[in-house]
Amino acid sequence: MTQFNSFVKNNTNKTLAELSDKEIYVQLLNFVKEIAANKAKNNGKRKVYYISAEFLIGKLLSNNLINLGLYEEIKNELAEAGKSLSHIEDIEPEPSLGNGGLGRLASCFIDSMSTLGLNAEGVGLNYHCGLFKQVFKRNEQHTEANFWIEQDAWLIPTEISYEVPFKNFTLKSKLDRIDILGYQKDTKNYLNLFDIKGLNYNLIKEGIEFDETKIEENLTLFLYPDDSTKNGELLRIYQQYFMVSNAAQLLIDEAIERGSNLHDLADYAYVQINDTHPSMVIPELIRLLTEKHGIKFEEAVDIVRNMVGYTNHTILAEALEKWPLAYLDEVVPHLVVVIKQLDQLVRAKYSNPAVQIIDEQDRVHMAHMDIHFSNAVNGVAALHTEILKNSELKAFYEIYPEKFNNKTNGITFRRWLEFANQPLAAYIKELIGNGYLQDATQLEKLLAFKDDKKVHQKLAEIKSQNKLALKTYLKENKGIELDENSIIDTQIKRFHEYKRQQMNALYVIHKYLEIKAGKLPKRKITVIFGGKAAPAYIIAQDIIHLILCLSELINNDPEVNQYLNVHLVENYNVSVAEKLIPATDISEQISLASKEASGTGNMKFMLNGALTLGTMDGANVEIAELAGAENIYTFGKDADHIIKLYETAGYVSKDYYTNDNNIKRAVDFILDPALVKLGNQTRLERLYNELLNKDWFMTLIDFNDYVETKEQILADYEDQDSWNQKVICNIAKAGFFSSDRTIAQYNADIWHCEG
Ligand code: 26Q
Repeated sequence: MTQFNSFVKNNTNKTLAELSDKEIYVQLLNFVKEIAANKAKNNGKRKVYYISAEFLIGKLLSNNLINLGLYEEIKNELAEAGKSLSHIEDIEPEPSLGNGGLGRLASCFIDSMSTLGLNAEGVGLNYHCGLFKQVFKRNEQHTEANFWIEQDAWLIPTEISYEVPFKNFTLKSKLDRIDILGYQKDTKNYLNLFDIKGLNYNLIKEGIEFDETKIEENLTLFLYPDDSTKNGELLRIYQQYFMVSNAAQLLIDEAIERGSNLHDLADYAYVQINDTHPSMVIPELIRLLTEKHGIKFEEAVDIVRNMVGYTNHTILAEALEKWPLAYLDEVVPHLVVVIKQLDQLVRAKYSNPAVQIIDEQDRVHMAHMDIHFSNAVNGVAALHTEILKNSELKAFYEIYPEKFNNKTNGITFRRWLEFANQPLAAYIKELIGNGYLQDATQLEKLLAFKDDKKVHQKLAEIKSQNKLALKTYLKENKGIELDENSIIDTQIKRFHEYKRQQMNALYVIHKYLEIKAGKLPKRKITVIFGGKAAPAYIIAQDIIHLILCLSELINNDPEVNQYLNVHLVENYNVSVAEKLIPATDISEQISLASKEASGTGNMKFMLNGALTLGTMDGANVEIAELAGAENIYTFGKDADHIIKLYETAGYVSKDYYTNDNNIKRAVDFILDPALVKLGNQTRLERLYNELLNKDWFMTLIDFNDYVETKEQILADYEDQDSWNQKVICNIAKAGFFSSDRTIAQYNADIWHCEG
């Protein structure tokens, strides 16, 4: 009898065949948890604390089985008992403790930290409701609470608890942990998720509304509450301080346990700050070292500066956190004292207003504090880091050139290839063995098959197989009829104007009008969108609305629907991504150049054999460099051009509209009676006016180039041998984007902890 069979027999006195899927899920969960419990923790003098307000971990069962090397065995065992592992995977609720890229990156990173055997752990918050559940009604987005914690979950309670002082009360924390197993490793790390003790679900009203004022009962109720209101912003500050105070206390305790006298704390701990959300850890560590442990202020500042690194994920001004001093004073006055001292230190040395921590309007620039009081600052793709150095953070780069470095993002291949695309993974193993799972650069061996027609054929078959699997999934779960014989063109990511889903929607209109006019495409195209819009982001919701209306119009028009389909998949999340990516032919990465710091979806598509249609932005630039210009479809103005246009206010969207009939026709269709009939006129008018009169993210500037390049990629699809040559070059060069490489670089250049 195998390990799992006997585990089940011991615990239930039943055979697998006698158990329901749900019961098997619980058995598998406990089986994996038991194996994980018996693994030793990674050790080493210096420990890394990757503090992040988000960990978009996704489902864990399959990933854990893969990392334990048990996936195939269990799958077969279940099959023998007439059970399907994939049905059992469906039962697991998805923990959505993140919004998008930044949270998913943190999750890929903890997988790699364990795989590399580093003493490096994640620290965050245990939100009981993750990112809202998205529901479409009348072609609009609605939001519902998204509970994920069940009786049988991955969380492991601990006795660890700290007191976190706020202005008007002190909150006691509790720490729950999730074991993070590396790929084929005997050791593990933790994801540390702090929670409050007196959480009260009764505070939740309709959907995701809740009483935002009762902090002692709501602190970990929701991921990122609405921050468009003052109460929302205050709660966010409460959450951030709660997270970092716990992290700082944990780190100090653990360092002391390993022999630190705290004067040498930097030898024992390193803190990586994932965007500015955990920035208060800097003053908090200084406060604890001085007030609780009797270290002098100047020394504490030096200690902390040597043990903190800051990762920037955006150049969008509105996403850089600047908290009003008055808000911080309302929540954490004891920290304001330290922040003001740090501000004084900066003022004494530098007079440039651009580098001050507290500005003339008494707002605290979290990123500025991070840069002054850390020893490493990094961007997340080569182009992004250059933009930070040369424009956004230029004044800082001039002071601290040695701190700035690039760490191009990565993804874990265990989840995004081995699990998500099992047919492709199996075939790659057949061709080049499985060494690529630990050394991703070995994928380059695939280049030897670049001109092999049998391989082209097989890759095409795998893509078809994945399209069929997607068809079944979308039918069963999302009420969508996918045509598996069409070209699949996918744009999945948060809805944001800079990501320009609206440009893709205008393309859909353009194509629809062409078909109506009798210009028919050679092959049917299915344009798939997926993504959520922040509840307070009106224009993003208007874009969702437009796409849903287009989808209804086009999919129901018999003249058009044989040539074009449009789908917006409801409630896009990690599990949906795992289904969509392997089935996709064309990967839409069309952000306005300079705005997408890196992107990581672009890497997932590349690895899964989709060709990129993208701007020279974020990591697309590196994809183009690695795969070769002939194997990716780029278009649009480059970052330098766009940055200059912003500086000179040189973009006027109306000029593009007035001077170009093609653009005018597509934009005007937003207010076509056929569309208005299906939707909400106010939303459509608002979006139309926005595009015409503002269009801050310059949709129209690249539209014609986008359409032309898309026509080219569609035409090229018809030559399947040459298409699959390109596919091979992309997969072969995707090795660079393994998060194992990224984490190895963080460790070599910044963390210096032993593996
Ligand atoms: C800030 C202040 C107040 C409320 C919310 C926020 C907030 C929340 C989430 C700001 C930013 C985020 C998330 C940012 C994010 O996901 N950035 C993405 O990070 C990826 C990983 O580096 C990159 O690949 C993407 O390019 C970047 O957009």
